[in-house]
Amino acid sequence: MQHPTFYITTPIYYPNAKLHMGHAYTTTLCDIIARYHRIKGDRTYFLSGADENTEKVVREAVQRGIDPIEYLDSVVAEFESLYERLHISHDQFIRTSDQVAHWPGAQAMWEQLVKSGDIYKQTYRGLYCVGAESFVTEKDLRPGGLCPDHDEAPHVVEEENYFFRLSKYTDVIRAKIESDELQIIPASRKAEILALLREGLTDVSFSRPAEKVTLGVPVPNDPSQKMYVWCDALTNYITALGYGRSDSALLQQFWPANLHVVGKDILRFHAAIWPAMLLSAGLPLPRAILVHGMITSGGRKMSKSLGNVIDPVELIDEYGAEAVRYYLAREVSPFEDGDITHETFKEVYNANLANGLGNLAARIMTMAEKYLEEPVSIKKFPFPNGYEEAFAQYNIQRAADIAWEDIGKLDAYIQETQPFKIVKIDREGARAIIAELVQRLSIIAHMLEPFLPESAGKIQTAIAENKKPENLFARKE
Ligand code: ME8
Repeated sequence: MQHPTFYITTPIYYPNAKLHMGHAYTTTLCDIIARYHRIKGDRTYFLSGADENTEKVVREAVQRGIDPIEYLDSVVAEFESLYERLHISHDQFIRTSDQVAHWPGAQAMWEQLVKSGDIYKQTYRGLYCVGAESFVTEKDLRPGGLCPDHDEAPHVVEEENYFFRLSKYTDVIRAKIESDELQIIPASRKAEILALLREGLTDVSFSRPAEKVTLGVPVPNDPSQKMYVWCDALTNYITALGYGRSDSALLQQFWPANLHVVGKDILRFHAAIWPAMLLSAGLPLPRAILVHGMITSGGRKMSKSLGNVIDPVELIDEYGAEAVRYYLAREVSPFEDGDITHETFKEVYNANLANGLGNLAARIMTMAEKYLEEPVSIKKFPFPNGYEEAFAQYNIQRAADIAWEDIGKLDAYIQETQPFKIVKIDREGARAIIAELVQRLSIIAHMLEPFLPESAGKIQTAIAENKKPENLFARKE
């Protein structure tokens, strides 16, 4: 029997600044889910990338006096270096400036939309926020005329644009989301998008005059226009698989995606505009969209002006990648907003990694090394109850909790049985207990593989060699 396929994607991030803990969150969440599916034997494909055709990049580069392309390359190199340091196991990193990998597919998609009669030209006057890369309406603005999410005043734009007939797809998309043919997770986000769909979708501007934007994919057959950044950006999920190119083996194998993971800020683009584009182009819809919350720091939105932006690289330098992965997996819910501060990070690091997992593995393997003559021969068991169910619902926090519940139980079992004392009076009895501890530790390590691949590996090696693991997590004072 052929193994099932599993295609998972992160959003493609804007390279106008370094990635922060929010981006690290989405990416790590996807990585953990992808690793779990690989362990199950699914043929898994994990895509991430950079959304480069944006004025945000141009603005930033100009401020720094650097050429935009040079600036893009340097920021994207930093993205990739963070991925490597965080042990992100993506199969491809797509860049939408890539004229070979991405542009032909983006243009092929445009042509399909034209064929379906869903693209029309119109003069448009509206308020555009570059921070949001989106038109905003007067009623959305905060007092002072600022875009609610981007602390900047949108500017009035009057221009000739191509529009996409999004309104036409309102009812079809609504039915598909209602029936879970396109699953929106969690239920609260499903309700949110359904409410929006009930109001009805309006058509969206899908291109900008070429002379007004520096970067962008040219509209086929009309050099005076470039595609609106979201139009080409959403297409990345299929261009990466070869859509619009001669080799579409990956597309055949992996589309439709099993899961797009996005933050709640971009729900509307993924659950309304993207499905409409796919319907218009005659392509199947993704099976599910997981919409996570926002990570704040000390209860406030991370922002440069508040000075509370947490840089994942700093945390990796101090605590190691696995500690960052741990925090994101277990201390943040995939369905709600989460918070992180340097203080909470240190606290949970000490409690659950240094004194928790690290200490448990060291205690057990120290006893094993001392009292067992050879490595315990490990029996393979299925994952403990609840673990697979948690992953099936993409609730990685619950799956991690199950592993830490077992860590707690194993700690308690050592206290109860005291093998280090018993060994003086009943050596064989103590050995049997220690062998059982090692076996149970191996089950925990197996559960930790998607979350902490390096530490799980160290524990498994220690078990195979019957010796204390290399220092896993040192206590931070
Ligand atoms: O929106 N907490 O890119 P972007 C949690 N290029 N997640 C956060 C976060 C936070 N505080 N801040 C950002 C774009 N994220 C578009 C996407 S996709 C075709 C195009 C994560 O760089 C979260 O996943 O602004 C959010 O949706 C995404 O980064 C936005 O990244």
